[in-house]
Amino acid sequence: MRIGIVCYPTFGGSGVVATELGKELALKGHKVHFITYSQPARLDIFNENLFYHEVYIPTYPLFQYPPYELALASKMVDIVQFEKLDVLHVHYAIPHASAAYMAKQILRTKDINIPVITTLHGTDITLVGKDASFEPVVTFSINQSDGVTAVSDSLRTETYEYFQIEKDIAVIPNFINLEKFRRQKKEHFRMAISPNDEKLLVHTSNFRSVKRVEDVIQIFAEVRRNMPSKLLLVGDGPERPKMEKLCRELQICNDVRFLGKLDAVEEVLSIADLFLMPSEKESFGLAALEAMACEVPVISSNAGGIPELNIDGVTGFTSPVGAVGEMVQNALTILDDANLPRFKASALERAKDFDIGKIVPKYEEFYQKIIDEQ
Ligand code: GMT
Repeated sequence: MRIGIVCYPTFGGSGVVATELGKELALKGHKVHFITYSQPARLDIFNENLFYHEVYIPTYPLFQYPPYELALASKMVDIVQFEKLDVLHVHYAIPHASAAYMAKQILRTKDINIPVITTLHGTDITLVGKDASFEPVVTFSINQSDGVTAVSDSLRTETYEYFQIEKDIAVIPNFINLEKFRRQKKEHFRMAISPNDEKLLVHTSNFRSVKRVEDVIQIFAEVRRNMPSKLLLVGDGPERPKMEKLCRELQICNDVRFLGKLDAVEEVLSIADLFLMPSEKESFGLAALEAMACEVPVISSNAGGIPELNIDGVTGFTSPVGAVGEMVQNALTILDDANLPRFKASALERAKDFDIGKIVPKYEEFYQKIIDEQ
């Protein structure tokens, strides 16, 4: 197939999923064309089937807000026509689904019918999408897509709750490349971080308020009172200065490391004992899946789609959002040497259910079904 993929090129979960999907499809022999405003962060391999088309947004003094959506729609029209694409797959509804709708209408005037598939990722529905500023456009463009997928049952349900959707939404969960995300031998790194064999807790996120990084730090401070431990924080975002201040107030700075945005998260996960994800909302929790693939059990909230991934009492524990005390007790249970090996093994077993080799064929089948229906 000749497939167009539209996504955000940044480190966010939706861009990562879109890029990894495109890479895998290219390895399977499909021609994959990425259309976005800069080279996707994980588009880091050369493959003869992979193509990248940059969307340029001309500036003009009149434009307080450069019209990205129009430049994107024009680029889609051009690439669909010139590369004779079979399907356009857009990741994250805003503004990709409405730009694809416009491109589809323009192509119709040229007697070209391009099937559009929209994958919903989470905040495009649960936070940003349902805001009144966007809701009518999001509803319309989802209903106008030829195929719609969501990354969890929970996101599918929430989409039907928040929007008047007439379309079927198929659930295709996120996936993991178990060759990249596996526990590697990094003993020297572990020795440097926890020289006295302290337990290692890890959190990775974009440090937005929805991730409740404050809970991460409060959980860690309590765990640390009970057993020698260290906390590694990967990622960066608006909440970081507040979190640094909190660490100073709690006098735990010597045991907390802010590592910033890292490419090779799997190296940090390879030395971790526990992953923390206390999020307020989380449609899937790709970062938790990455941890589990590296044999790291998860303490999480039970928000959104997390319980579909993190099995309570098996691969970790889930608790109500904000239940910091319960999360501390559960963390101590997992970190007990009598329990830790069992939780680590179960986390890896569960991650295998989301192996890229099992999930990508679901997208291929879905593309074919939507193309055949046209
Ligand atoms: O919240 C993020 O980390 C970014 C956001 C995105 O769109 O990039 O992530 C969403 O999509 C990911 C990939 O499908 C999911 O794993 C995340 O759970 C989801 N985030 C939220 O729902 C808050």
